[in-house]
Amino acid sequence: MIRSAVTVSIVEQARKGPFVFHEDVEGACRLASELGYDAVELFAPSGDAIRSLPIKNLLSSFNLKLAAVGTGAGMVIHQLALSSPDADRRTKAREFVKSIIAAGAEFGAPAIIGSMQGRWDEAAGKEAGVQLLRDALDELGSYAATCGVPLIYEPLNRYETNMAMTMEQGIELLKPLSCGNIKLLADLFHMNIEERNIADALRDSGNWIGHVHFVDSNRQAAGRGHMDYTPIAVALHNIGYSGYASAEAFPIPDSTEAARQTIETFRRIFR
Ligand code: LER
Ligand code: MN
Repeated sequence: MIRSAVTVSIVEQARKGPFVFHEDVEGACRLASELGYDAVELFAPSGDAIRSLPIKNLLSSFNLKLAAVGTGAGMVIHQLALSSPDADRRTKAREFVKSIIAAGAEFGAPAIIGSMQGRWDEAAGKEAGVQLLRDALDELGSYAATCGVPLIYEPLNRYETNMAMTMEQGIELLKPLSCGNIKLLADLFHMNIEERNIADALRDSGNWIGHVHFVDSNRQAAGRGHMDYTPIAVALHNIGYSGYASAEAFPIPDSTEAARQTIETFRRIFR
């Protein structure tokens, strides 16, 4: 059964980012629980920042799980990327991601590689850039396995990366890796920009899909745009997807309403 999650960011520099809740983790957990969510997804500035939160208490008091942890703060705060042409930045990017993987794993949550993948530039060329990313993903995927969690790789739209923009390109990127521990994140916002048909792309990706960012066409809460959710729900059902549909959306008109509207749409299409 597909489970529901909602995003919370505690990254000050991402105050305007597409996260339903910002800053107040306890308040977010309380509301998520009241609305009937299964889990929260956390976007944090570091592994230590995750550990400094009373996550264990919050999850047990509000009967929630930790669905996933984002790593994008490494890019947003420190301008790090796993495919950076600068070797020092690449090393720091791996260390940053490892710290988030380890902290998330303490709560059974996988880490997401989204913007930390970076982009290849004309100077180095596509092949070299993609190889840097593959090397990093292989190491991080193996590291995540030792922590007992998968790693999640997220194709992004063309304005955010040039590595993999569709699910098919994501599979092509991951297939040669040896770690065997990386799943794809299907973010419906990015897919709405890049895929020819969202439902077909989900169906074709099958077992590769390990996480879903559940959002509308305009990156607002599900139900506030023109996404056609019925074929998406049918495709996820057909492939036997049983991970999270996690609300990664702008808090429009506000966090409470975005969370409420998302869970209403979630129930309508998945239950
Ligand atoms: C970025 O656009 C995104 O979708 C996030 O989930 C990844 O950092
Ligand atoms: Mn996303």
